[in-house]
Amino acid sequence: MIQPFKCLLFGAGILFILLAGCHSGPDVVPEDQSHPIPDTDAHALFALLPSDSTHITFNNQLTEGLNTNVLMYEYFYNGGGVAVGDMNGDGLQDVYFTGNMTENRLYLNKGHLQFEDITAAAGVAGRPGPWKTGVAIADVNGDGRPDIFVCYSGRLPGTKRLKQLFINEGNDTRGIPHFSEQAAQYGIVDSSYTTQAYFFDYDRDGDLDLLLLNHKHGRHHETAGPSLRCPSLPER
Ligand SMILES: [Ca+2]
Ligand SMILES: [Ca+2]
Ligand SMILES: [Ca+2]
Repeated sequence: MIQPFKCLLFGAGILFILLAGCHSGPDVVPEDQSHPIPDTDAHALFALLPSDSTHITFNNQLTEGLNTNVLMYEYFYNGGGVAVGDMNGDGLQDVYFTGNMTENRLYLNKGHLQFEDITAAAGVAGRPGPWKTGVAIADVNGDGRPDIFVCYSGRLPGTKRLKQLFINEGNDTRGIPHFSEQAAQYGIVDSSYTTQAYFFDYDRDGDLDLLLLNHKHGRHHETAGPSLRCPSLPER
């Protein structure tokens, strides 16, 4: 009769210790007190500028439907990209956006955080429709002018996933850069399912090479993992 009573006391003791260990002591500071949020934005490192001020109205709008939703395409919310570069060489950084289902946009930096949509004039809208993903800006042909490489993916015919390389052909009299699509000329016609592209000099020969970050599609196994392209560049 004594042994069960001892076990009961032992169990009660363990339970007391556990409960005591779980209580919030004075050394536990609630998160909202240890990192108080300032009452004002006076200490904020960044300020959100409205689009009616910057004139950057790009919106990566996704339109859901019977065949366009995350159940039909698990990567529905993947994609859309942004890249920054001085496309017209005026010392101000310009911004290029890709839209999954919407048109890409190139905004020219006019200074004082004001931008102008020059997509049509520059000729960099890209292929209409889905599914644009990442974008990279690099001087692919080494002529001193930054170029634009747009990635595509999606459960689509391969021709709609062909990546696009927009070569910068220089400014017009208004200072607006003009581009022409030359992926085929540069030997980088590619229909893999690409999330992002990176240009770097892999073989150290002075020319930029291209790394594509691809993913394997559920029903199509034509590509898996990254692929590396060392394009044969046209004569400069
Ligand atoms: Ca610029
Ligand atoms: Ca270039
Ligand atoms: Ca190289």
